[in-house]
Amino acid sequence: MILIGQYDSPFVRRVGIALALYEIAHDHYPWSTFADGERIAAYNPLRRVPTLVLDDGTALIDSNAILDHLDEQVGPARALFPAAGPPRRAALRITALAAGLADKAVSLVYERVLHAEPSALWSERCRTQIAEVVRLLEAERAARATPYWQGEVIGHADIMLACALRFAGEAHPGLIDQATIPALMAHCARCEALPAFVAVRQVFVPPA
Ligand SMILES: N[C@@H](CCC(=O)N[C@@H](CS)C(=O)NCC(=O)O)C(=O)O
Repeated sequence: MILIGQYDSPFVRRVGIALALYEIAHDHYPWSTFADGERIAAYNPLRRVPTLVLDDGTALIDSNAILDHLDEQVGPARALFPAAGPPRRAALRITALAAGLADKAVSLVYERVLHAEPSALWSERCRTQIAEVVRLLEAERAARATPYWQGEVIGHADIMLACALRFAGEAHPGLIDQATIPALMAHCARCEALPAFVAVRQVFVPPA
C-alpha cells in the first residue's frame, strides 16, 4: 500500500494519522501536487492527493473514500467512525464541517498564489465560511467535557478537526484568532501531542 501526498495537506495528513493509529504498514511517497503532478497522474489522473494505491494496484482517491476502505479493513470494533445511528451522523457532520474548513483554507491559498489578481469576492467568501465554521465548532466543543469529540476515544472527526485547524493556522497566520477559540485549541493540543500526530506532520510553508 502506498500513500501519495505530503503531510502538509490536511487531507493527506488525516489519512496518514489514521494509518498510524490503525498500525497499517504502508509506503509513503511525499509527492507535491504541482512539482510531481505527472508522477501522481500515473496513479490518479486528477493529480490530487491523498491517493492511496492498494497492493492490487487500485488507486483510491479522496480522503473520505480512502478512510472508508481503511475502516472496512480494520473492522467496526476499531474503526474511527461509530458504526451507525446518531453517533455516526454526528461524527460525519463534524468531520464534514472540519473538512470544509480545510477545503476553504486550501482554496484561499490557490486564490492567492495562482491568480495575478485574486478574486476579492471569492477570498472574502472563503474567509467568512472559515470564520463561521470555526465559531460554530468552538461553541459545540466548549459544550463538551470529554477529551475527544465523542468521548474518551479519538475518532476521524477529531483528526480532521486538528488537521484542518493546524493547516489554516500555518497557511493563513492571523486569519483565525486563537484567543477566541480556547476549546478548539485545547482539543488540537491534545491531538497534536499524540505520537501519531507528531510522526505525521509537515509544516505548511505558504508560497510567496
Ligand atoms: N476532498 C479531497 C480534497 C483533497 C485536496 O484538496 N487535495 C489538494 C491538496 S491539499 C490537492 O490535491 N490539490 C491539487 C488539485 O486540486 O489540483 C479529499 O478529501 O481528499
